[in-house]
Amino acid sequence: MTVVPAGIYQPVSLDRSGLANKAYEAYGVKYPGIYQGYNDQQKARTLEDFSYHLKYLEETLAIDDPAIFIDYAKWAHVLLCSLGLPKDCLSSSLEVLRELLSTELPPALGKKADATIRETMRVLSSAPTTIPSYIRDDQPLAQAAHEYLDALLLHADRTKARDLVMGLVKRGVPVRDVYMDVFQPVLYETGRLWQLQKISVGQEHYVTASTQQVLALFYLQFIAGNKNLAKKGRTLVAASVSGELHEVGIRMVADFFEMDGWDTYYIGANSPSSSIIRMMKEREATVVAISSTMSFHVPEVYSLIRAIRESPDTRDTIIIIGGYPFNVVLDLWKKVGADGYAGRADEAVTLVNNLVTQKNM
Ligand code: B12
Repeated sequence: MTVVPAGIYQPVSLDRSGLANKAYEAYGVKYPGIYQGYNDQQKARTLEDFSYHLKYLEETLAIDDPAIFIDYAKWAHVLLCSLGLPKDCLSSSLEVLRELLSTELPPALGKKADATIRETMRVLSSAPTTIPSYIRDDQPLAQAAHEYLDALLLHADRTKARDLVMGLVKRGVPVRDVYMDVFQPVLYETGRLWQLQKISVGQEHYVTASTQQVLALFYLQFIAGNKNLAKKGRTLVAASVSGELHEVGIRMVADFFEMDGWDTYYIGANSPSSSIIRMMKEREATVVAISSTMSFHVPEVYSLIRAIRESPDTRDTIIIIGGYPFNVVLDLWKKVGADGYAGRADEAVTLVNNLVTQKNM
């Protein structure tokens, strides 16, 4: 039996709604007249922004590492500037929050929040208001990635996009390379273009939906039932945690395992913990792969891992995790008690094959 790693994640739950309301009031006192002409929608948005700051702060406090909050602030800074808001707008609301939290939180937590926000504001003072493209010309298949994205964004032509990537595989480009060098950078780039307000939410959804269609086609044509593939007799269950709507990354991870000879059960986005655990038992999973993109879903990852470890049927299953927050804080996987983490689908397969050998499974 494996030793159950304790994890050093300390969930933090703040009264987000109450604190956001107080921050809203304090902001009005500090900047008299700021709310002049504000309608209900603008008020709701400002409250939502404070609440968002608090969500990320909870995560940074839970893992005792400012990196999550700093990364969030840099992301929000780019987004707000792209929306045409003044460059110092995020810092001024963070300053109000810092002052408020130093009196509202218990002293030890207040001190940590204070240090985190101070450090974040220092970083923000010289943070860029834009981010470079995720498709760089020196990357493999960069030209194909540009053409695929153009087919979808400029021409809204998913048939053209599909033919382009199918053509690559027919010309001998490995399926794995198309995943890592076309689909992944294209989706990251799509997110960047949305963040910079260069494309609409509808366009972002279209690129994602079209790519999911292509992934389904790739799975059927090149992955499922590949007779040349030696099966490993090992099973992987793959899911995004409850509340998490991003699912393409974990789907790619599952496909990479399938291509490595595993039997995979990909159950997609927003999977309740009880269903993941049930699927693990039913399929006698060797490995469970858990994904979270939004940092505020890390508590869900943590509680899922605890539940897996507490169940006699699943406690020995290898648990690997990945997704955005784990790429920001590289030892976060240890803090939440997983067996391993990988930053990309291809690395996940190597990681797991090593873990299986180490654990003699
Ligand atoms: C498509 C998309 C959506 C779609 C998702 C649809 C779907 N069915 O999946 C929808 C519209 C639902 C969505 C919603 C939101 N999104 Co979104 N989204 C994206 C986008 C453009 C692409 C995501 C994607 O598929 N990436 C491609 C995959 C292949 O990459 P990946 O997920 O990183 O996965 C790889 C690795 O991380 C790793 N990996 C992932 N999981 C796992 C698991 C294991 C076990 C392992 C080992 C490895 C691993 O391997 C994968 C393959 O190599 C990203 C941009 C981006 N940078 O990713 C934004 C992005 C993630 N979204 C963002 C935001 C803000 C949101 C929303 C909050 C927007 C809103 N205001 O509502 C919501 C939150 C929803 C929620 N509650 O979950 C931000 C997050 C910013 C941040 N700092 O946190 C991003 C980065 C966009 C941006 N640049 O601003 N989104």
